[in-house]
Amino acid sequence: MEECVIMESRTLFYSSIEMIDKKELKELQLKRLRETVQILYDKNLYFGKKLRQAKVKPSDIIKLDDLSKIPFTTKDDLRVNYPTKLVNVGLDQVVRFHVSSGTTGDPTVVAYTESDIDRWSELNARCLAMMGVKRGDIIQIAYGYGLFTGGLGIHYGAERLGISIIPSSAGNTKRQIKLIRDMHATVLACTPSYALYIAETAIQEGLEPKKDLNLRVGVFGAEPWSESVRKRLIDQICPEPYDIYGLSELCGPGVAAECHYRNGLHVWADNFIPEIIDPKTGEVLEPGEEGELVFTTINKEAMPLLRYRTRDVSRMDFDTCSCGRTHPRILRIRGRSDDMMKIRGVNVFPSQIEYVLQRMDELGDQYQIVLTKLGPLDDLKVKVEVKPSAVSDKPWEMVGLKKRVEDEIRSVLNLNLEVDLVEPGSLPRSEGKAKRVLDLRGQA
Ligand code: DLL
Repeated sequence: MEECVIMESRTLFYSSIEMIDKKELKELQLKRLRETVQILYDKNLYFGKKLRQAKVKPSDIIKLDDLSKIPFTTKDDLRVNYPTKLVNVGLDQVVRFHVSSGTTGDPTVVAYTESDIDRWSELNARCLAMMGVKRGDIIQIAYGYGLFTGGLGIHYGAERLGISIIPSSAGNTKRQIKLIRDMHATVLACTPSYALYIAETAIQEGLEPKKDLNLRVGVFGAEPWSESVRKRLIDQICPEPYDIYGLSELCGPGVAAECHYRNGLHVWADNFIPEIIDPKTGEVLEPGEEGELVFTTINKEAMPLLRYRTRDVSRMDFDTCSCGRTHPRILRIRGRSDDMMKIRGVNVFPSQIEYVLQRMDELGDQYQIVLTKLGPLDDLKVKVEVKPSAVSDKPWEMVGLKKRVEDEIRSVLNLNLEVDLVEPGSLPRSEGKAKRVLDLRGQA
């Protein structure tokens, strides 16, 4: 179990709906769910047909549990309707399209009306306020701006809160550092792996990032990260790193985020109904059980989605949080179900390996998981950089360190893995989502 670090800053509320009575929240969800189903049934050729085929009528949705009668939506549904066939309003009402990168297949398009953008801004404002970001702060947004939703989504939230924005976008790391220093940014928004890369570059420039960059809050998401990475972020770049989650299909960032208790990410349940399902059977799991996260949007105009399968693996917690927010929490995303590897019978996510590696002081921030085939079975090897301070010219010290890393992986994951210690600076860095797995299984 990952331990968590308690933060200092006090939480702020953007809107009273964050503390809505739980019963009222359920009533609101049901009302909005019924409206969404009715609209799609009447107006959307594709979803209307899917609902009819599943013999679900809007009048069948009487209580929230009836959601489970509705068929799932997957990325393939978005692909076959490329580019705009799922748009549920006249195209003249669409004010924005975002397009996914298509790294796992053809690109998918998501559309927004003016009020979708308005709600998206509010959700991100709630997330930032929850992290203690307030007027007077200066936020540097180093998520990519463009077809990716990260930059613009956080931007709208920050604008809504009335804080100063440096829209630096991703990349040009030395300039990022100069801007943070010259403009006295207090908040940095980017992927956690990029934040560590910014810290590393600052150190190479002779700076002490924690002191010289003087950031307070980190708005870190778009990729899985472990509690040991949080400790590194605290040690290296900012005292208060928070997790923010989202996906383009739902809006982008701002679906869920951590409050200062950081015991999971609050999902804005007046906009999205979360469920956890068994990815194999599709059956809805009990709170606390791990499975695939599924969302139904209940407050969207341009492209509402029913029971969208995210492939992200998490658990739900419906207990009221000490911060006072009544919106349920998803526990830190373990990874995507597509990324789960089965090695000699043991299921393992890259984030579990990361958790072990990043706890060890001698190891650097960068690692790579190399997937290969050993006969008919998958196998993997871990490459990890050693910190410059831990590099030794005495070979037996390096052999000892390698063995300690392998022992640590074995004791936590119950898996014998070969570890390769590599030179500091030798693995690829990323300015956006880090690519941690190198899949060589198709190669001889
Ligand atoms: O990554 C939106 C985003 C931007 C979220 C900035 C947070 C901050 P997509 O490119 O559509 O959208 O990718 C969505 O990224 O299904 C998860 O697999 C992963 N992901 C996003 N946030 C987190 C997180 C944006 N906090 C996919 N932890 C999702 C783990 C995350 N995985």
